Amino acid sequence: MEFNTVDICVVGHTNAGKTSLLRTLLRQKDFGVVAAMPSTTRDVVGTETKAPSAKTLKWHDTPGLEESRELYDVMRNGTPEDLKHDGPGQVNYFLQQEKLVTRFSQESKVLKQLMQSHAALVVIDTRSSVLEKLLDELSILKLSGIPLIPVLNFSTIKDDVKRWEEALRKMSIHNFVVFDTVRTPPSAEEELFEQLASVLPKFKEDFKAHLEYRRQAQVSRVSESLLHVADLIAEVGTLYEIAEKNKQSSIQTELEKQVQSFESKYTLKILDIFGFTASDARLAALPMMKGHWDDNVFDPSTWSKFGKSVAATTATGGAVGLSIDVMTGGLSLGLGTLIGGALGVAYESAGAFGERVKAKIAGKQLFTVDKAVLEIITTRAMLLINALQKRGLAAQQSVEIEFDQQLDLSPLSGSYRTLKRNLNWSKEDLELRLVRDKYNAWRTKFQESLHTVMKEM
Ligand SMILES: Nc1nc2c(ncn2[C@@H]2O[C@H](COP(=O)(O)OP(=O)(O)OP(=O)(O)O)[C@@H](O)[C@H]2O)c(=O)[nH]1
Ligand SMILES: [Mg+2]
Repeated sequence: MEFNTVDICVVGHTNAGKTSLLRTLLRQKDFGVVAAMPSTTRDVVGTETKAPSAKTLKWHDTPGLEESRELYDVMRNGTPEDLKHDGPGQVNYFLQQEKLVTRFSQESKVLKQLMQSHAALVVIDTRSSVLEKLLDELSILKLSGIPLIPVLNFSTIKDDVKRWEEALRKMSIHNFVVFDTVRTPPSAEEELFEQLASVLPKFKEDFKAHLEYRRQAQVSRVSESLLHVADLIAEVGTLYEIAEKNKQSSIQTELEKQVQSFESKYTLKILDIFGFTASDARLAALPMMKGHWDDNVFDPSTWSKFGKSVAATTATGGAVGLSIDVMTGGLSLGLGTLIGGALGVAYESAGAFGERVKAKIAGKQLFTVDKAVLEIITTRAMLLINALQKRGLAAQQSVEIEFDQQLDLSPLSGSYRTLKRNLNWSKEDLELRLVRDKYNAWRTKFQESLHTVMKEM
């Protein structure tokens, strides 16, 4: 028989995490209803995933099994003798008994869908003991003759997983996938697809195509978010003010505001790529409110959290987070070139415009954002992206980030420096094609370096 779709149903005890698993696997944050109480899913709900040149995968979420002990007894005792060795026959026989179907209405829906599927993912909450009712469930599912792949869910405790592995082995089930819908490493998802391919060899190429398509989608999500980090760093790294030294504190306040608003804008974009909104309850454990990080990057305690020393800045009378270049009346050569470049004019050939600039800046100071601030912003964006890409979309539990992880940002040093020579990358100047081309080259390079940083995380 030729099939246009490959049908996979997700079955298991109530509350084992079936709907959550599908949300995670399909990257559909709105799929079905997930709740901490049992019997949340009441009917079979289907959804599809497509990949180029592959059959569509049809996923069926099913209600939880609850009365397996009674059902298994009924099936064992009521089966006609000639179906003794015919599991699927036994299930079909049961499904033809109207009275029983009404009595076990939830279970019947599951078995009906199971009999129309090519394979089933059996979700098991490994925190639970190996109770007889759960083994009865597995025995009933096995009768269907459909390939089963147990998904050992809530798998954060090794001993729980081991206990279930043993129980499965005693039932001659040797294949399974270890999963946790809250902290799903991409490798677990891949393993699941590989297992599907191995129990359904007929569709091997289709699963392979889907797997490849999923890999590409994940790579694109990461890449796209790294570009946002590049834009964020460029926006912050090219902020500058020219003013007298006594304006330092008001300038700091102004820059702080701008930095925070840029960081928040790009953080929201990154969250969106991975399917989160700013007010998402699953982000509750992050030190962040509506896309604003709680820790101010101009605060010494934030610096020390990220392993940065404030000694150098404060010793010279500067403010934490500001980089200050003192300008003398005549301008030192280095600084002149810096400012010339910053304002988009070659200083040596400065015409009237250059003279105006010179007059304006003579005797003043150039305030920019310190490199350490750029590094802190880069670090927390990278930690966020890393956490988001590793996490399932399912549960209500929160995304967490360990901030004590120090990243090696040395691949970015050159790019940070380049920003200081291109303070003119303001929005208006970027509309000039030459400036835009130069900026795009910087951006691509920065993104590449971020990939290098990410490999080490
Ligand atoms: N920590 C953790 N929580 C999970 C995991 N999987 C699911 N949950 C949570 O467990 C609860 C039940 O998840 P559901 O996906 O609704 O479970 P279900 O099997 O579809 O439940 P029914 O539809 O009622 O049978 C929810 O509160 C989920 O957030 C997991 O792997 N780890
Ligand atoms: Mg459900």
